[in-house]
Amino acid sequence: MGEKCQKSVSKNVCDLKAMVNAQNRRIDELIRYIKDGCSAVNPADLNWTICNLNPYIECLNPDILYHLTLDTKTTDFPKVFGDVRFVCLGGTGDRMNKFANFIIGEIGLTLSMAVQLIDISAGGHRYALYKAGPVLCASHGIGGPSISILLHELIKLVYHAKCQDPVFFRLGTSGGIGLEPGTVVITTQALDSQLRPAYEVVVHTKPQLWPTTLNQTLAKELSSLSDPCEDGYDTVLGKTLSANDFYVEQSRLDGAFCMYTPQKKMCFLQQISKMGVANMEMESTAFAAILHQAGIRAAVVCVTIVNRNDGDQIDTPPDVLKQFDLRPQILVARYMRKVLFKCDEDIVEGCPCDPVPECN
Ligand code: R2B
Ligand code: URA
Repeated sequence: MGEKCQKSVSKNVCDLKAMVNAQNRRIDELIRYIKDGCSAVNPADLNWTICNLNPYIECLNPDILYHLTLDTKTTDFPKVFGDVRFVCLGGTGDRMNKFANFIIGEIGLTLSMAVQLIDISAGGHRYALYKAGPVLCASHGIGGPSISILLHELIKLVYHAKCQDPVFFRLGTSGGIGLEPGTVVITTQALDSQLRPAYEVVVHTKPQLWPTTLNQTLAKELSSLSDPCEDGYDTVLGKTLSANDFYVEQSRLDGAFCMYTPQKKMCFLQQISKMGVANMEMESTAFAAILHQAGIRAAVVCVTIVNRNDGDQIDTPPDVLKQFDLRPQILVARYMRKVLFKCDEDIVEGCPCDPVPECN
């Protein structure tokens, strides 16, 4: 048996063992719930809090999460969402539906043939929301404003549900700088279009700059789970430029307007590449800043669908794009399996070196 094959067999054995252990733990937990009811969960065990949370939330009775079509009067948040450990966001409802179905298999859950995942927020016609066991999957639309509204409501959701230290992921597409299309980029730092590691929020006409700090331990952990030889594509760590526009702010030559030359565009790409920017997309600053405010661990994993050094138009065939879409999902699924099944002793859940947001 070749070395590669042996590696893959032992990986499968490890996964199977982990799955059996996880099932056993779940059965033990169920027996405990049946015997002791919900009182088996000691609130003192919940040693995690959301930072900087709006104090007025407590005055809202009920709290209406308008865009998610949920409210605290008609939904028992702890009962329905209390087990959520991971919150995954992606651009479209279709992608997140596919991801939710994919993750069910990856974490060893089963869905009866007759049952389909339902879109919990379908009534709002804005965002799609699916729950696949401990994984909440939501679509965020395009750009900072859209993902920001969703994050406000999802942070309140995990707060009302008393979720334990959930981790948020954005899984998306992006334009790569000097990278072969299909490369996966894990963001180390999100920059805005002025190359600031910040997300601008205007409060009462005054701009505030919220830092876009991402958890470096989580980014490295994700990176360590990639295997270019086996995967057949590269996964890199790098900075991400998050623009408010797909065309001009990303220095494209194919928008309705263009006020620069091809030479200026190439200079700009070279400049940001020298700074360590690996890709461009449209949500990572809002995503990183809002979750940093809340003190919630977060990571951005995007596949590149074009090499911006070679062109601007997305002419990658649809079937190839579909394959690319899966790549961030595969990486994040590996992380979840390791956390849920504790297969890898090396998993580090946090590092004292990571900047911790001040919690008042
Ligand atoms: C990547 O792709 C979308 C634009 O096509 C945008 O949401 C992003 O960040
Ligand atoms: N998404 C973006 O925002 N830019 C790209 O170039 C590709 C996807």
